[in-house]
Amino acid sequence: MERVWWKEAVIYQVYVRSFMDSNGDGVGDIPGLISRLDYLKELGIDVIWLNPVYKSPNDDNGYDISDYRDIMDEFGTMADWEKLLAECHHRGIKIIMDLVVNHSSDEHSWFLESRKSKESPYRDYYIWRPGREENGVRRPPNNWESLFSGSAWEYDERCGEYYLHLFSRKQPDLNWDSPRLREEIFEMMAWWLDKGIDGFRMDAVHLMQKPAGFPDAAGKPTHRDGYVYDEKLYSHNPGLHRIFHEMNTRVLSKYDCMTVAEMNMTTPEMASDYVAPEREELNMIFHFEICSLPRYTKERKRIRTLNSIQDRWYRATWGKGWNSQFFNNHDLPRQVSVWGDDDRFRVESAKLLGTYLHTMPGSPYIYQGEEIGMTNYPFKSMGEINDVALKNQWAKCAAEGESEEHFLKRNLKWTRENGRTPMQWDATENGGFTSGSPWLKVNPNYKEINVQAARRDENSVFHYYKRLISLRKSHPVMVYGDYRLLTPRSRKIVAYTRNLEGTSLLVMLNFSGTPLSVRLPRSLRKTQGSLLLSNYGEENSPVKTRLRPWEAAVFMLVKN
Ligand code: ISL
Ligand code: CA
Repeated sequence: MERVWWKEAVIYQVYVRSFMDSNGDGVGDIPGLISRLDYLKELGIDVIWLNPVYKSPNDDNGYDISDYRDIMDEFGTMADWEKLLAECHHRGIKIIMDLVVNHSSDEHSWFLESRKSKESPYRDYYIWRPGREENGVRRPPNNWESLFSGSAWEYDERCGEYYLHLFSRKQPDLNWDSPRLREEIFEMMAWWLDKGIDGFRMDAVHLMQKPAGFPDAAGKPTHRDGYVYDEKLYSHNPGLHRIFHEMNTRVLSKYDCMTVAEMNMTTPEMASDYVAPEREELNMIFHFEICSLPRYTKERKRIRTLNSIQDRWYRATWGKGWNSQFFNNHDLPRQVSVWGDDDRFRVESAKLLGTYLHTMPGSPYIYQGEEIGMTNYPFKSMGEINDVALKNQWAKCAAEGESEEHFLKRNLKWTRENGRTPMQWDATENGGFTSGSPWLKVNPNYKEINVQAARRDENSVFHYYKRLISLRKSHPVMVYGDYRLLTPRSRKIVAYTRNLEGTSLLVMLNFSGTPLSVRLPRSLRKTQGSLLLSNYGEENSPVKTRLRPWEAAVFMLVKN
C-alpha cells in the first residue's frame, strides 16, 4: 500500500466559534485558536480541520457563506487567518479548510445578482424553477422536504420563481450544471491552496448533483405540510463522479493536499469509486453508518452492527482507497455520552473510544473536547438551543401539537448542539473560554472536566490521547496493518488484530460496565505478548482475556 502523510495523520477538528474567545465577545475566534496551538502541538495532532471561517451571516454557523475569499468578522481578519496558517506550519501542523459548495448564503453576491432577473448572468449559478398550480393554489416545483424541515423551495416574488435550498432558506443550492459556477469554485479552491492550505473537508457533497428532472419524492410526508424527505433521491446522482474528477484533475492534483468528503448515504459498495486513487476523485469519505447507528439501532445490537459496518468498509476500501474514523463532530452529540458511559466510567470509556478510533484502519478525527472527555450538555428547554436545524424541526412539531417536554425527550440526547458548547479550558468562570458571556452555555461540569485539570492529572483522558497519538506515529502497524475482527458475535466485546510485516497488535475492548472475558480464537490462545497500552494503566502484563469495566488493552504480540 502506498504510504502518504494523510493516512498517517491524526486530524483534530476545530469548531472555531466554541474553541477560544480572545476578545470577550463570547464567540471563539482565530486569535483565540492561535493562542491554543501549543496545546494542540502538545497533544501531538498533525492536521487541523477548521470548520467554516468565511464571511457569513451565520444562519447555520458559517455553513452559509457570503464570501468564500474573506473571513467572518467575528472570527478575525484575513491577516489573523494568515498568521494562523503560518503559526500552524511553523509547528508542523497542517490545515484543511471546510469547502461548503453545495450551497452558499442567500447574501452571497452571486445570489443577490441571480435573483435580480431571469436574464441575470448569475441566474444559472442557482437552481430556479417555476412553481406548479394545484386547484388554483401556487405550490413549489416538487414535494421535496429540506434537510432542515419545510419545503426545499423558497418562492421569490421578484421573478415569480422558486429557488432550491436543501438546507435552510438562507442556504440556496448552487447549480453544478453551470460551467461558469464550476469554474468559479475551482478558482476559489486554487486560491486557498495557493495560500498554502493542505486540503479540504468537503461539506455535504453527496448532494451537489441533483436528480435529472427533479422528480417528486415517493414516500410519506414527515409533517402535515405534505413535504417528503428523501435524502437518497437527492444524493449520489449521476454526474457526481464527473464533478469530483474534474475538481481533482483541474485543481487538487496540482497540490500535495488531502480531501475528505462528508457524504451521508454512502455505502461501502459505492465507496471505492470515490476513493480509489486511479479514479482521481477523493482521498476519503466521512460516511454516516457508524455515527447514525446509536440513535436508530437497539442497544443490544449496537456493537455487532458496529463490527459488521466496519468489516464491510474495511473490505471495500482496504488496498483500494482509504477510510476515516470518527464518533463525533459538530453535528453530533458527544461520543462519551452516546457510545461510552459519561457517568460512572467517563474516563475509562472515553479512553476506550479513543483507543478504538486510533487503532482501527483509517484516519482518526478528534473533535475538540473529545480529548478531555467532554460530555453532552444538560439542556432543559428549547430556549437554550441556537441550532437552526433543531429550531425548525421544533416549529413544525409544536404546530402539530407536540409538547416541548416530549420533543426534548426525543431529541436532546441526539442534538448536535451538545457538541457545540464551548471548550472547557480551566475551572474559572465559563471554563476559561471567554471573559464575556458565551454564545452558547458552557457545560456546568467544566469545574471538573477541563484542559488544565487534565494536563495535571497523569491518568487523564488527555494524557492517554497523547500516548495514543504518539504510538500511532511509532508503530506503522497501527496505520498500515491489515485488520481482522476476532469477535463478530459478541455484544459487548470488540477484539481485533492488526498485522504488518511480522508485527501484530491485539486490541481488546470491553464496551460495557461489567467485567467480561474475551473468547480468542484457538490460534491466538497461547500467544505471548506484552501490553503496549491500557486504560487501566499497568505497564507489563502478558496477554490476558479478562477485561474490567470499559477496559481497553492493546498488546504487541510475539511470534511463536
Ligand atoms: O446534522 C445534521 C442535521 O442536524 C445533518 O443532516 C447535516 O446537516 C448534514 O450531515 C450536512 O452537514 C453539513 O452541512 C450542513 C451543516 O449544517 C452541517 O454543520 C455540516 O456538517 C449544511 O451546510
Ligand atoms: Ca471573540
